[in-house]
Amino acid sequence: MLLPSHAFAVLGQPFDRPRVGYVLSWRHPPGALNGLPNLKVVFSLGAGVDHLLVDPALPDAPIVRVVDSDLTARMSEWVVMHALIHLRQLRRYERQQRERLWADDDGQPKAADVQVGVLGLGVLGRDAAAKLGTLGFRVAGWSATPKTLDGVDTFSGADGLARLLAQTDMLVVLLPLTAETKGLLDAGLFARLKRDGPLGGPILINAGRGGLQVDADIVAALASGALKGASLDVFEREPLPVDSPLWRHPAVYVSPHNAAISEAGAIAAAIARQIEAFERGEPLENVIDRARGY
Ligand code: NDP
Ligand code: OXD
Repeated sequence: MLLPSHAFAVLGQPFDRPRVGYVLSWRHPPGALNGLPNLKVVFSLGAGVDHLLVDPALPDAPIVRVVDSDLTARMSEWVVMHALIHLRQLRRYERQQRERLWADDDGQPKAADVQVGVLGLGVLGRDAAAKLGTLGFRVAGWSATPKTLDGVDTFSGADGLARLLAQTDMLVVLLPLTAETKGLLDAGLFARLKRDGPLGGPILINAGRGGLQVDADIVAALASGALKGASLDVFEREPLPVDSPLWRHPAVYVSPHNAAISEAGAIAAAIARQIEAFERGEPLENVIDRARGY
């Protein structure tokens, strides 16, 4: 058993509020953490913390997020899978198979012909960028602060974003949702992507957060040719409403916000380790910066 000397309570059932030292949360109801006078740390049960920061009454305690090698590996699997699906035109060959059609008229571009732009070069973005590079894709990345990474051309700031977009065939988004990134993936951004690449148009792959994107602009960009295809794990509204045109769009892959699920046992063990270390006087790890929002 983890933390045998600590008692556990579940939100929604009666508990003694002054005894609460730690909270573990995934999308708690806003205001639910009010009146916890001895709260020391809030643990996010995900890598993202936007679900906590939307609570205007969130107590002023440090917020620790999930950083986990298994979660990182799963996210890179999802990103690499979708990069390859679009590169190798999986949907076309599935259709041809259903139609028993043996046709390969226009050949296939190779990974080295394709320029990938990764928005977000944090724990997840860096790992995905490295793995895409191993497959032969040309990889560039964008972050808030300048970075130097082996095998990845790096950009930062608004100018950097414009330069990265202009050369990008496939846009992979692994940004957090913050006041600055909300709605970034809109018609204006899609219009700045490279149009004449080897894939016949730009591809959007977003597993960051739905709030980063404008779903209607994605649909419109697919219709206008500003986007050729998309793989989306996250949506403005989740679950994705049944009447969303994204469900049935032939150039769109939808997954139900499960690109990288946190493995419960590993996350619980990591939180228990952090609490034990904190109580020995050691510093917390993976504390987010509230002012930045991630
Ligand atoms: P990190 O905090 O490690 O990295 C965030 C990256 O985004 C950093 O490189 C940061 O730049 C960059 N960034 C933030 N704001 C801006 C901005 N305004 N302009 C440019 N770059 C910016 O996060 P992770 O990599 O661990 O996770 C990223 C997100 O992935 C999570 O916040 C979550 O929303 C999502 N996620 C989705 C999952 C899913 O299943 N779909 C699972 C897990 C996470 P800098 O390095 O300069 O600070
Ligand atoms: C996370 C998520 O942030 O699963 O961990 O979205």
